[in-house]
Amino acid sequence: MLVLPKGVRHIPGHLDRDEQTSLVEDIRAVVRQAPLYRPEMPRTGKPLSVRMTNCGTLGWVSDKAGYRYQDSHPVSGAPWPPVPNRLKALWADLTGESRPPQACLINYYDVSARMGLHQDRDESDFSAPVLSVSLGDACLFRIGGTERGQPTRSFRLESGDVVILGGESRLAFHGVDRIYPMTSTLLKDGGRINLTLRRVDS
Ligand code: MD3
Ligand code: FE
Repeated sequence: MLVLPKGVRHIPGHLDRDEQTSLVEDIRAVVRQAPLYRPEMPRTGKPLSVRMTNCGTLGWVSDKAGYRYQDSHPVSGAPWPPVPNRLKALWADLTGESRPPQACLINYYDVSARMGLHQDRDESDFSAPVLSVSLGDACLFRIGGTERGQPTRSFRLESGDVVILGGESRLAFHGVDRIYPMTSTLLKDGGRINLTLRRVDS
């Protein structure tokens, strides 16, 4: 049996098909205001395979200068659109956090995109959990310990799954090894959307 690291809560199928469809409509509205773009790696400027955008008062960005949170879209310069109400409600229901999410990172994976093992540590407050929602094609997700090189475990994330990363898992190394093409009909053009809701500062 698969044992998840402490502090990880995986809720398979938390969102039913109608809720997933509504959420995709909300995200399409955000993306019309704040288009997906391809971030670059710090220093090298090598493009990531994942395309990204954000909603919320702060958004996570990466370019040659480094990783950071900022209040505007790096290409258009416009403020990020607000977090859709149904995502704010999901955050309140599942995290037990009284403060609203400040940032919602929207990651889009085409079938060849991946995300290498990394820690999320660009926030100045790690006390709140991170809430992740998967939509569209399934992926192979991997999570390890708080130090690089510790053993990792892999599991599939499917459309409608929610993961809450709190406590000890908040600083765990994690990544996305692969997307499984044609495993969902939610997105007409295939691929996977992941949403992460976060607090950035206290
Ligand atoms: C474990 N996203 O945006 S979501 C990221 O599927 C990110 O797009 C992946 O890693 C994705 O930073 C994974 C699940 C997740 C999110 C945040 C975490 C796992 C986490 C933070 C700490 C530990
Ligand atoms: Fe991450």
